[in-house]
Amino acid sequence: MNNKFREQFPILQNNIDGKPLVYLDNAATTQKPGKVIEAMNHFYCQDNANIHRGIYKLSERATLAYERVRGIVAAFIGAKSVNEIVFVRGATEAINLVASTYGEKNFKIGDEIIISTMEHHSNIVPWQLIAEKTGAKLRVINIHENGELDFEHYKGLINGRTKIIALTHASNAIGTINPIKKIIAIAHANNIPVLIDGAQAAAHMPVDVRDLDCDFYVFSAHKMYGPTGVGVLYGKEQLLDTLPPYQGGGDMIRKVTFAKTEFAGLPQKFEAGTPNIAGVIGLGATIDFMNAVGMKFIAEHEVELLEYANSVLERIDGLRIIGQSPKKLGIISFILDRAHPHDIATILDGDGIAVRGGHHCAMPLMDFYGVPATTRVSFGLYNTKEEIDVLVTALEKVRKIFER
Ligand code: C6P
Repeated sequence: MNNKFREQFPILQNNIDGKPLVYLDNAATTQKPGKVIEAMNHFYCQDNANIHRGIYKLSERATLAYERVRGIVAAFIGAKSVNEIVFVRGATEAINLVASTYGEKNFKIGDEIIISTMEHHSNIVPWQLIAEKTGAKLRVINIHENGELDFEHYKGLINGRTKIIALTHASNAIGTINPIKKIIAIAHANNIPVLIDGAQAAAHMPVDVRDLDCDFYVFSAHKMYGPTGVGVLYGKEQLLDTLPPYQGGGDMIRKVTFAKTEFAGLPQKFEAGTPNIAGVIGLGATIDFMNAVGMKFIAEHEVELLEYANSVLERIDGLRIIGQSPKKLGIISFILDRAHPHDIATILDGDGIAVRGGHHCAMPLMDFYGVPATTRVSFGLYNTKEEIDVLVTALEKVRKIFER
């Protein structure tokens, strides 16, 4: 399968111990195209200054470049206004921000937060922290054996004490794509806001926050061919407006006296301190890159890889795929008889193949399936069927090593 995008990613031209790199850990982080690296380099070489502060030209250029990306992000996810786009360190920080500020303002003893069995730790622990402080409780939506959300159970969990629903758009560990539009509609019929963890979705399918009508949507740039250390919190303007600041510091104030501080408006209220300016520039460049490739094309390409990988992996003796929801991202988790995922990942690494073996920061999901860990392969826009063939050959080798 010819993949014309591969040549745009410098790292994919490298060998690992003399073998071509087969990078199949895109759910952990994606590789970066030259355009993103160049945009960040250009910023540091030509425009670098702090933003929103200086009166001189460089600072004005840096501010313009940074704020321009807010518009790019808003258009990418269909937000109504740039005021709804808050730059953060990543999905984790965005969820912590919402849990902390929304929870502090709205939770009291006995209130309930609905999450699901398939959440990443980043969409569990922040809610546990605020629940402990406020006396609220977590309620967890069950899933079916095939990895689909138990919709009836979800509906049954909603009650007058439910204060928020926080759910992943797609599971990082087993790839399930959740029917979030339906989930949001039901939540809203009960006047409950919904946070969607889009960390795995934003780079792999078109996302339209207005069509979904979600209240918050979060994602990280590094999982979408962009840099680490930067991400986005989308929040409906009227809701963000009601929340207290998350952190205090420079850039989030209108006026400070020792007696009282007046906060800045949106989105500055949530961006205390000097942000990751070059990271935001990189985020803008990667969205331009993905738009040029086309989100529909990316989604279709990855489904094709998923279907091919399913068909060839299923033929391996003793291999069992965990999570077979009819709607899945290009993510496959599996176990192989007698072989621990860490051993599998180590042996594959010897053939230049990068996969993740472990609990994928989804320990409760591993508990549900009764396994300590899985081996996970996850696809990106540059992966090919040939790479899947290389994986299958290497897995046959692993199988033989662990054969009795
Ligand atoms: N999942 C994985 O290998 P950060 O670390 O903030 O960029 O993203 C956290 C996060 C939140 N939600 C989901 C669904 C995720 O998949 C992740 C990150 C990586 O699966 C690293 S554990």
